[in-house]
Amino acid sequence: MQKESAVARPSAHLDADTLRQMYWIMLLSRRTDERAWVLHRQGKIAFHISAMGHEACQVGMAFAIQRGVDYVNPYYRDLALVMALGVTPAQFMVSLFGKVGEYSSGGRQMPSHFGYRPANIISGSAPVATQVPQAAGLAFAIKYRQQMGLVDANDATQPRLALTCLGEGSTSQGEWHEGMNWAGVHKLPFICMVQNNEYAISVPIEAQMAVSNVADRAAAYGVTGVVVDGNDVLAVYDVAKAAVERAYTGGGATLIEAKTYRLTPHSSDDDDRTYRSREEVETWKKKDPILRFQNYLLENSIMTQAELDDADARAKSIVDAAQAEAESTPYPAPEFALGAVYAEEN
Ligand SMILES: Cc1ncc(C[n+]2csc(CCOP(=O)(O)OP(=O)(O)O)c2C)c(N)n1
Ligand SMILES: [Mg+2]
Repeated sequence: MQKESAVARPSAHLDADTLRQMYWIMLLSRRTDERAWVLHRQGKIAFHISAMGHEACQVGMAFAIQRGVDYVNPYYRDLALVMALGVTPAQFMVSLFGKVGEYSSGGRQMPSHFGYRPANIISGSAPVATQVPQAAGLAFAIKYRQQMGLVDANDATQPRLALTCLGEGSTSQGEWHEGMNWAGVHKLPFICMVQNNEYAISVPIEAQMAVSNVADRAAAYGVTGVVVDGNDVLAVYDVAKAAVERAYTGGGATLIEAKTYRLTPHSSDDDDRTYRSREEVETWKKKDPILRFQNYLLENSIMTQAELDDADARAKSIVDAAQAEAESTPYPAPEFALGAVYAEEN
């Protein structure tokens, strides 16, 4: 019985090194994220928006795609996702400070408007959900190029799918419906992952939608819909892997709804005490995806407590060095702001 379910779960085939890498990205993202809050409260940076609590959704998803090759149109909460694709704490820190050499847009966008050409991370705009039709368009281009014989559909060095992410509140935007419909009509190699953390800033999910799950709407677009526990990195990996196989083999688009919770206020400008109880937040802290994965790694003898402690110390020293580097980097000249956000001449 156990064996059968293990075979059905792609995560059962992940080797110990990959599991440790997944944990490492989740941890590094968390420690970078925590430091960003401190820097904000010290008055050193202007703004931060956090991935804390969402690390399992993002890392489980990232490890299922061809990282650095497939197209990714992230949203502002995707710090762990972009770190899994190669963005470093040092790069993110320079971004937070808006200093010279900022990796994403030359510092011309706000931090967390992730874009990174070397990893095929497409720069997005501040209006929520605008990344969805852009990703669906990329998925259309992938399919078109394959059908025209311009690329081989099995060539793993070429993008074979487009992944986009957004929050559940943003699915109220017209752009989301348009992108989903396009992906369904054209049976595109497209994955939309909704990270459902129950709130759109202060607005609870009941005020956004009249159905229980975002994924219930998948049928209306003719795409596969799936709900997953977004705090379980391996469960996310399993559904993500199935969605990736579907995309790579002509099976069309998938809407993944990962149920999770943000452990922080919406952003550094928000005070969540005005709209949710401390008890609710404390309950979710007990379900922290990082603690949960730690327990799994310990119970399955993949990491020892000493190795977990060592990873933590390493993450903290990397974040220390990243902060020091960003602080000692100069600000760009004001006129530099007039240049391009994503074009190569950056
Ligand atoms: C079109 C548009 N309306 C409003 C905003 C302001 N805004 C930024 S994030 C956000 C909440 C989005 O919530 P959700 O989609 O659930 O994502 P979460 O932040 O919870 O991850 C809002 C309203 C915006 N950026 N764009
Ligand atoms: Mg939300």
